[in-house]
Amino acid sequence: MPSLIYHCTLFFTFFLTFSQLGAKPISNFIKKSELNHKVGIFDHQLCNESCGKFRVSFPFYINNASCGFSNPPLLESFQLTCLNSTSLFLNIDSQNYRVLEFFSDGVLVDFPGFSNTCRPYNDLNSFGFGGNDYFGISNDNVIGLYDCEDSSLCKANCESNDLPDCDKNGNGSGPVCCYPLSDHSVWHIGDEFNVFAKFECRGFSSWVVPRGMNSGKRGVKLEWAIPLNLSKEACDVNGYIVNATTVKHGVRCLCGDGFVGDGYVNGTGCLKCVLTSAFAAASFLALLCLIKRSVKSTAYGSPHKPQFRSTLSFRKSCNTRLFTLNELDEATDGFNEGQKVMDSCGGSVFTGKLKDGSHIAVQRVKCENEKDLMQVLTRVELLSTIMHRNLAHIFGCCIDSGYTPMVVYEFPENRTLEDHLHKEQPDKIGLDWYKRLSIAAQTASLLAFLQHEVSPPVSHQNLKTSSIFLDQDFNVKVACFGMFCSLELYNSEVYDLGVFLLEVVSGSKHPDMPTIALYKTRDGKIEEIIDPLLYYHEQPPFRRDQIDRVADIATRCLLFGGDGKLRMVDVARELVHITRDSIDGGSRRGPAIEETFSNSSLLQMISISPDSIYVP
Ligand SMILES: *[C@@H]1O[C@H](CO)[C@@H](O)[C@H](O)[C@H]1NC(C)=O
Ligand SMILES: *[C@@H]1O[C@H](CO)[C@@H](O)[C@H](O)[C@H]1NC(C)=O
Ligand SMILES: *[C@@H]1O[C@H](CO)[C@@H](O)[C@H](O)[C@H]1NC(C)=O
Ligand SMILES: *[C@@H]1O[C@H](CO)[C@@H](O)[C@H](O)[C@H]1NC(C)=O
Ligand SMILES: *[C@@H]1O[C@H](CO)[C@@H](O)[C@H](O)[C@H]1NC(C)=O
Ligand SMILES: *[C@@H]1O[C@H](CO)[C@@H](O)[C@H](O)[C@H]1NC(C)=O
Ligand SMILES: *[C@@H]1O[C@H](CO)[C@@H](O)[C@H](O)[C@H]1NC(C)=O
Ligand SMILES: *[C@@H]1O[C@H](CO)[C@@H](O)[C@H](O)[C@H]1NC(C)=O
Ligand SMILES: CC(=O)N[C@H]1CO[C@H](CO)[C@@H](O)[C@@H]1O
Repeated sequence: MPSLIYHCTLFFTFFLTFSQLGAKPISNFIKKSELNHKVGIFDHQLCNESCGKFRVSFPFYINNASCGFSNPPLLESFQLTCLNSTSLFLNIDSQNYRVLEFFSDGVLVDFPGFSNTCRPYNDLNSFGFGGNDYFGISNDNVIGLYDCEDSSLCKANCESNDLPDCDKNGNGSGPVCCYPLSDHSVWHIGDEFNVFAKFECRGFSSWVVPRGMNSGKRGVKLEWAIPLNLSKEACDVNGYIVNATTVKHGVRCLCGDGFVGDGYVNGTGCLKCVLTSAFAAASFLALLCLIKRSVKSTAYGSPHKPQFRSTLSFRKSCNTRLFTLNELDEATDGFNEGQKVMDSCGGSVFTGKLKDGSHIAVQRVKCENEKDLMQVLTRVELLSTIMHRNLAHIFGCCIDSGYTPMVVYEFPENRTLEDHLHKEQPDKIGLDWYKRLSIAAQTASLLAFLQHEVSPPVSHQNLKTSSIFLDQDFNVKVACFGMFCSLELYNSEVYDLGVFLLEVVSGSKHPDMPTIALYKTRDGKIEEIIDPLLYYHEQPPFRRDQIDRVADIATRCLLFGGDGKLRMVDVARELVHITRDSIDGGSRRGPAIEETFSNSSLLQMISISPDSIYVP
């Protein structure tokens, strides 16, 4: 029995904790049917009050007073009313506010009087509340404004938020101008919305823009807190107290590093993170811990920056951003087949464009169970800490798609190597030899770097010409890593590179190419498989020699790559030598770079540049 309770608590924590991190909405995670079957088992253990689609969590409650704080004034402040078994209301100063969504640090409510559209300007007064000892109007809110006489209220950094026009019949058209409450030049903490009255607009709408996102949700987010003088012993022993942002003298609890939960001694408390366990329940906890870490870097990484459209550089600095399924669905045009660049065991890869204009590639990975899911997230975490100029940057991932997590990579201008080798180019000019050689050398160098300079070593496991992205200068950005092999070295990486090099040299994806190439090599006719677009016979001798050498490396990879006799670092070294010869036009052929370099100093030469640092 104790073990059942333990599991139940963990699962319960799961639901609360997602939202607890970075103030993401709880409902996003609760509604995933894959996980719903887990809810049942703890129903009798912990408070399970619900109203329509809402599951109420500490410190809020509906009828059962033992589900809230035990202190009477605190208890009363967080009581909700469930009307008609569907709608929840929060009563403040005898005004009822309809609850739209819960956040870990607050609650999203509607302007009184049920309205989905843009409101007449006078309705600003219907929200007659600026804050009390328990609630404050959150800085995360943004006010959309229509047809203002005085546009000094409109803030430029606000416009990148995605706030639709005054909806359907709200007849607002043209760009919405808006004012984020975090600006504090007009509205100050504690003010009511009527401070906006003097700007004489025709209408307004109210939105919250959750941290790390730039699309709004309609409503007003109220931050909640408990007064400091009533907070004694409210936090779990493994939690700590933080000041609220907009509630004067208000505080909340958070869990310390290495713990997950809501932080309150009478809520879920704080559970210890155990990152390595075969247990299903414990890996769920581990999943939370991972997510907590990644969200933390997004949400709290730069506390004083405006929460709105983060600049590209800011976004790059946070390791794993969490995308919503909606965001990716829109970006890829509903995962349209036409946007697919790869279909393989590593998952399907779709290209798309985010609202901010960034081009992305989304790798959809099919998982069977939580263990798989964990593995994918661990791998993404590891990959996103590695910085190397030839590694495609991982923007983040999406986990609200149940057992199909998605990894979001940058997708640079010149698309994939496959596109250049095989797609009909309008001008029929394929990649010239110099570009192909450089792509081969960069790819092998990156793979060697990942095997020798990163701990634990990383292998790609899904090397194909479609997993090589190319930037505007045809520099390699390796992406679309295989997700399911263990972190131990995958022993056919060198063989895979051989197949890859053959495709680069021959321009052909023929599945029997490895066999064909081995026969041609034996017969001394390797030039017969070389891509006609390389005009082998018209090339100067030193270039023909380079092509032969690369074809030779490819066949050696096929012969000796499978059993570890040929190491990636040796292949990378040879390819880099050939590239160097190419630069000085073949005049200094031969052992220009001495074999006396150790593997690591060679790797430094080929891989380490100011932007290639491994951040543990
Ligand atoms: C909540 O738990 C009670 C038992 O304490 C049970 O009767 C009720 O059905 C549960 N409600 C929901 C919505 O699961
Ligand atoms: C109220 O919640 C407590 C758990 O905190 C539970 O033990 C009790 O059964 C609940 N009461 C009702 C009437 O559901
Ligand atoms: C809930 O209330 C709305 C109006 O407030 C009403 O139209 C609806 O029929 C009610 N639903 C139920 C199940 O009573
Ligand atoms: C906008 O819509 C309101 C009602 O929703 C209507 O009274 C008003 O005339 C409309 N204004 C314009 C300019 O269409
Ligand atoms: C606690 O502090 C709040 C505001 O700071 C104050 O209004 C309230 O009276 C205090 N309560 C007690 C019991 O001291
Ligand atoms: C937590 O619950 C216990 C038992 O109901 C109660 O004695 C204690 O005061 C509660 N603590 C808080 C901070 O509400
Ligand atoms: C929290 O607020 C109190 C005053 O209400 C202040 O003394 C304290 O320094 C604040 N703590 C932090 C971490 O800002
Ligand atoms: C160089 O290669 C050897 C043999 O694979 C390996 O044991 C050693 O750790 C490598 N050195 C570095 C610095 O990677
Ligand atoms: C062949 C090809 O598509 N080349 C493009 C690579 O990217 C640069 C920069 O976007 C374009 O100018 C080239 O046309």
